[in-house]
Amino acid sequence: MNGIEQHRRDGRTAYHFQPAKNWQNDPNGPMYHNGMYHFFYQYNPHGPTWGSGKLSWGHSVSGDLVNWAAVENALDPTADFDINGCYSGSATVLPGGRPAILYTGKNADNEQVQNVAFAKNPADPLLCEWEKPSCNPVIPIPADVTGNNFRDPTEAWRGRDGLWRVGVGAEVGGLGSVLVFRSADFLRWERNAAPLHVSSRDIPELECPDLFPVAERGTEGLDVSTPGGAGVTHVLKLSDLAREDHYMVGRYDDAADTFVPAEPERGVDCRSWRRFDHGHLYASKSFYEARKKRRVLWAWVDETDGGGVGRGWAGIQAFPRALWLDGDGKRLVQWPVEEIETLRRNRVGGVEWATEVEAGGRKEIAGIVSSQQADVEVVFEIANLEEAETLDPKWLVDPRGLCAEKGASVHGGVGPFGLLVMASGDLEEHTAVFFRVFRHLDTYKVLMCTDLTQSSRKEGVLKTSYGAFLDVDVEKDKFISLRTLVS
Ligand code: DQQ
Repeated sequence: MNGIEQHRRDGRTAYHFQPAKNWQNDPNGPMYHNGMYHFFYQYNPHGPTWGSGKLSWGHSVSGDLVNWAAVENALDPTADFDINGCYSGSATVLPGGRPAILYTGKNADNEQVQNVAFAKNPADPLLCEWEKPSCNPVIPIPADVTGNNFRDPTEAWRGRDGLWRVGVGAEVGGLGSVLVFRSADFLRWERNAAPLHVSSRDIPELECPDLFPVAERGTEGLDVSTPGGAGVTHVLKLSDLAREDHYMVGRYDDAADTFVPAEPERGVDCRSWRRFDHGHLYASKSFYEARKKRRVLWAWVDETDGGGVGRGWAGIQAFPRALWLDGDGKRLVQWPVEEIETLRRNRVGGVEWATEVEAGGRKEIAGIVSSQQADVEVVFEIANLEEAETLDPKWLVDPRGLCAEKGASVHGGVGPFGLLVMASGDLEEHTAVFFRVFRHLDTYKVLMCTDLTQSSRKEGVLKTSYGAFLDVDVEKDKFISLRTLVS
């Protein structure tokens, strides 16, 4: 049985990382060390649900970010300081090459505390064994933290003064905050007076913060400890409990340990910040990998059909994406890591498939061997914009609502055009990924939507639309290109 047949039988995905069975959620501590990629994840080794939350850190290794082998769990809830769960966190390679993990433990009193673990043998290419020193927790819950919300340490970074810093999501007086702790030895940590970020009262809890530097020009990634300054700026990413991730570009000051947003007009409530992805993606975590000098983003996607128990697994990790800063200095750009292209096998179409589709019609891309896995690149030529409908300005702030209102079947001036993927033979089930072009003032706005309303016949599955306006100049380019990984 080949991989695709196996996936088809189990209803599993193909491009997305999954352990062999059981529940997974957040990506934890991704790392590149001694020529090997390490990926850890929130894992319940006992079943396909989050259960009582007594989670472990699952651990897999890879030479190419595509093919993974499972090794034993890196962390299990075994000590007083994490007996009720080893929650999310990050990995850092310390000077001298010793990998360390900072993670949240739910202790015997159910308090959230921060713990450290070290690779037992840094020369082991698989980093199979991790030890938790008895001085844990290294950061107990501070007295002013409310609601027992104190978790998800960022990757630690080192300031120019040689001290380590780590950011931790915390509820302080009912405000979602990111607190910074400093340490000289990775074991004794002291809180900095100023928090890195304080949200509004509407967001008391923030999860999985991430702070990382990006180059102002070019696509190369930077090590987390690269200081801000000429040519380097920072990104603060927060996860907001509504299962959405948001980020803001800004200036991180490594003397004061503060963050000044580049777009203060968006406010302190991260829900009005920018998004990596307008779909269903949460608890993301990025890391710098020196091999290809890039920053790579991982993120968790959960299912909404509640079917984990029936099929024996739950949760996938979205395929890893390379991430860099756009020329506007405010927006991040991403692309599936290039290694994914090594999975391309049977080429279908190409220029010879170039075709025209009648307005209101559709054409099947014949010859795809498995509807379970396809890497589709399409270029839509837009010869004529004259018939573009005028955009009602109220939709400018609600592109998702506009996608829902118009769907993929309401005929427009220019569009909808796009792909129907994961379609059943009778088309009763399908997911539409499509565009519409609108006239707005003296320019054009391109709306991109993903419509899940027909994705499944099953009850209880999230049937929603996602959408955003794209920053493309369709008048000048006269085409829109789309890459879709179907799996
Ligand atoms: N999941 C972890 C927490 C984190 C949450 C627990 C985010 O550490 O805040 O599984 O999905």
